[in-house]
Amino acid sequence: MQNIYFNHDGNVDDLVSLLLLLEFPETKLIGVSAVGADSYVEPAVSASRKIIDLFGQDAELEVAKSDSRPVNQFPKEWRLSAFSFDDFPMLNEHLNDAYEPQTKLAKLPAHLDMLEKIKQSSKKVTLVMTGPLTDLARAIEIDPTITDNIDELFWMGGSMNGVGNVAEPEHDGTAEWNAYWDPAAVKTVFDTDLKMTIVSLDSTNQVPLTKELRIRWAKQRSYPALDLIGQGYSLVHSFEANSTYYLWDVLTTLISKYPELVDSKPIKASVIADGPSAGKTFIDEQNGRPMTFVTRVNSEAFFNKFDELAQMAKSNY
Ligand code: AGV
Ligand code: CA
Repeated sequence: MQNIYFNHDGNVDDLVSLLLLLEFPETKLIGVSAVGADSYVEPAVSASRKIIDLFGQDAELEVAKSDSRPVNQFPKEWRLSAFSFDDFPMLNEHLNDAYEPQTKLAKLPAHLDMLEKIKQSSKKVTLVMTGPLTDLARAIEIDPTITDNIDELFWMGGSMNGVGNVAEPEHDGTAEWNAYWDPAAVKTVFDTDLKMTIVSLDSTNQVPLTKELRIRWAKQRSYPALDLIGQGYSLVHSFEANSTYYLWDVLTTLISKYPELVDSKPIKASVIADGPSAGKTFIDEQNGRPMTFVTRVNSEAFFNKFDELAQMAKSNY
């Protein structure tokens, strides 16, 4: 049995990651938390609770709300999808008269929930993070021994080849957004000796959201989870330059269970915490911290695993 804690930031691929995590075999999801980075925190938490209502199997699993704040705010156009996702009829059909999801809201804010649940876990925890590293950095600042009970961190973030996805005034475009939202948090985490696998843009560029994928899911919409997934991804498009949607977070989440879906190699990397390259991560053999870097995705195996997990998801209603 693997224990996983999942911290995400409420965009479409974050919520799809949660759905698929609920189907992992031999896995106990010990906690979930959401931060309003690439989303707004209320709908991100609410949609998470409803997804667990619909597909979860553990009545004790709860969702914590983050009170972390940005250094650099995500574009509002991207953040809005969480409201639409949370309003999907499929997630609301079963609500009670108080419109309250069954899955509980955790008492503590995300960083303290993460600290408590990881420290209390009887075995080491796999930590999956698909947004900024702020909640983990805050937990480390309060109690650095949290890292003793983390087996490995899987993080979607960064870019190692100098090409980021931030297009903002006064920035040179070398950073990935999750790193840019709170560059200092990346530094705090890099400064620990946590074992980590990084899924950066270099790796996720191999799994773009294509028309073929949308159709592939559409054809399987008789499975409730694939119906929800298809609807979810219909909220995001790639009209503007620099805004192709990839399966960033789903790739990160799946390899926390199935590392054989990718090839990887050990690297040493560092991060720039401020200035025009804030959030830039780069290979730094001299002074960098060690991590595992995903170099190639076996896309066919990845999309098959995606479908297999989604097909398994049985609706509780
Ligand atoms: O930089 C990738 C991260 C992932 O965690 N997010 C989206 C994923 O959840 C930011 C992002 C980059 N481009 C985007 C993003 C876009 N076109 N739409 C929404 N979010
Ligand atoms: Ca995300």
